[in-house]
Formats: sequence, C-alpha cells, structure tokens
Amino acid sequence: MKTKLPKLMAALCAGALLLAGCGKKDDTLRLFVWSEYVPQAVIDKFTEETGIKVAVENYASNEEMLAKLLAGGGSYDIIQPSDYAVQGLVKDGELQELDHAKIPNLKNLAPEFRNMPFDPGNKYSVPWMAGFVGIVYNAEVVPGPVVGYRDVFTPDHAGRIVVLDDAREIVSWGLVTEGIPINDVSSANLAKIRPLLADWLSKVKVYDSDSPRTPMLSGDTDIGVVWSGEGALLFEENPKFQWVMPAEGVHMFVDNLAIPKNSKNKDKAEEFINFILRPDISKMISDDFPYYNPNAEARKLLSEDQRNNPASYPPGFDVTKAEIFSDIGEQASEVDELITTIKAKSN
Ligand code: SPD
Repeated sequence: MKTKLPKLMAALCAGALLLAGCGKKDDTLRLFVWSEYVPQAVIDKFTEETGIKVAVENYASNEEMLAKLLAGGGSYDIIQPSDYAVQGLVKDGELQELDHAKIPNLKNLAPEFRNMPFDPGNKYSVPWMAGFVGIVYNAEVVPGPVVGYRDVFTPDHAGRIVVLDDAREIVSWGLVTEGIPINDVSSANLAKIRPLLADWLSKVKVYDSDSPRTPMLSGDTDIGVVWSGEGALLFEENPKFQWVMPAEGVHMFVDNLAIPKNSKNKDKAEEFINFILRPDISKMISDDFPYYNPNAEARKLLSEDQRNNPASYPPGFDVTKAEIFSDIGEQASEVDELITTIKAKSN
C-alpha cells in the first residue's frame, strides 16, 4: 500500500479539474456565458495582455444557466445573467459582492445603466450589453405592413416563422398583447394568454435562441421574433431585413457579468470585468454582436452606421423609461410548463 499511494495521488492530481490540495491551483478563468455574445477576439486579447487562460462554456437561456449553476454542475468564475436572473441570484445569496476599487472602468458605463433596479449600486453585477426583443422580416418576401406580434403569427406566415426558444420571452409577447404588464405572471394571467400563444406557436417553424438569424439568412423563414443583436446583424447583412419594435409593447433586457459564490478566482474575474469595460474592448463586442452598448465611452467609438442601425439603437426609444423583467420566483416553473406543453401539442 505504501508504495502505491504516491502513484494514486499523482493520478488524481493529473485528472482533477481543480488542483487545490495537489500543490497547484487551477487558475484558468471559467466563463459560463450566452452563446453568440462573447467574441473570441476579446478572450484572446485578455489572455495575451494578462497571461490568464480562459475557458468558455455557453448557454441559450437564463433558465439553462441557473439550472446548471444551482445544481453545482460546473465551477464557474463568471456568469452572464440577465436582469431578473441577477435579482433572483442576489436574493438567494448566490453571488459575490464586487470590489469596485478593482473595477475603475465602471465609470465608463452610461448613468442609466448604473444603479439599475435589479442590482442597486452594481453591488453584484456589471452590465455587458442591453437589448430588446422585436420583429425581423424579409421585406422582399413579406409585403407588410408589420407593426406588431399580430402581424407575425398570421396564416400567411404559418410555417415560415422563427422565434426565440425562451419561455419567459414568449409569455411576455402574449401578456403585452392582452394589455397585461410583463411581470404580472399570475396563474390566472397565464391561463388567459394560453389560447393566443397556442395559436401563435402552432405557426412557428424554428425555435432558436442561439442564432435565429440563420434561418432568416438561409431563407427557411421569412419573419421572426428575435434578439435585437440578431436583427442588427441581419440588417448589416442586407437592409431587406427590416426591424420592428412591436407596437403592443417592448421591454429592454440587460445582460450582466457576475461572480458566483463558489468562484475561487475573484481577483481574476474582476480583472476580466474591468477589461471588458475598457472602451476599445467594449467596442470589439459591439463590432461582433451589435446590441445596445451600455458603455457610454465605447459608444463614442462606434461608426455612424453602427449607431444608426435601427435594431441596435431603435430611433425614438427611450431606454430610461423601458420596462425590464423582474424575478418571478416560483412562477418561473409555470411559465416554463405552459410553453413546453403548448410546444408539445403543436408538434
Ligand atoms: N446571443 C445572446 C443573446 C442575449 C440575449 N439576452 C437575453 C435576454 C433574456 N431576457
């Protein structure tokens, strides 16, 4: 036994993900972030400048991220939760408090993106990008006018529609169409919008939260309800892809960086957060993923074309008055169940 023990220890050390206790600490920064949101060039530049290695894992919804994080299925140093997810994580004590002295570039954020209601004082989170969910359509095929959700889910477009695979988002389209506030997700309100959503979803061809622009580009779909960054990329590709802020109502989402309570690399995580708040780095993010950039200094570096993209910066839309999702606690499972059931029935 005595002779085998060192070999066993060596094997365990070699195979272990976290090497603490084996004389060496794993100092790779582990990111768990939305797909199609963090440019590889940004990661590479961070590693080049700091020597810190980065590993990236992706998800396609807040719920997917929360399920994995809370089940302890991964060991992450940075996550990228949206507004309502930050609020829930803070409430449950799942995030580490940020040391603002280590993040001096916080000053670059536009005032309206500091101190947001889901995290007053940016105690636990820092905005990455903001955006909207709206309608995109191929004007060469869809004659219009397209002003709201009701113009998307018509018999004419049946089988030619792409939508986000995101239950909370889909439910919000039904709620605003029925004149119900987006955060009023009671069982009674869900029952009220069920027939409308069942009708709408029966006409959907593709559910895609990762890259809903892909079926639009390939011509598999003609119209869809997608993230504004995806609409902006389509518009950049070809202005025949028109962007519409739905007349029934639009909310804004704010996606953030935050450090989970189990991260052992807090200093490096804060270094990364400070890095992405640099105007030149934040511009690199906008170049690849043209969402609404909350970094006022970075926005000054954008080209006129970037600032005039109607999906990135919708003309006349006042972000300071925009509604934002809030944490709905236990009701989240009812939202998920509603959409899962409807989708299963329309298959
Ligand atoms: N591909 C990146 C998509 C980011 C979308 N933000 C999520 C908002 C959820 N309410």
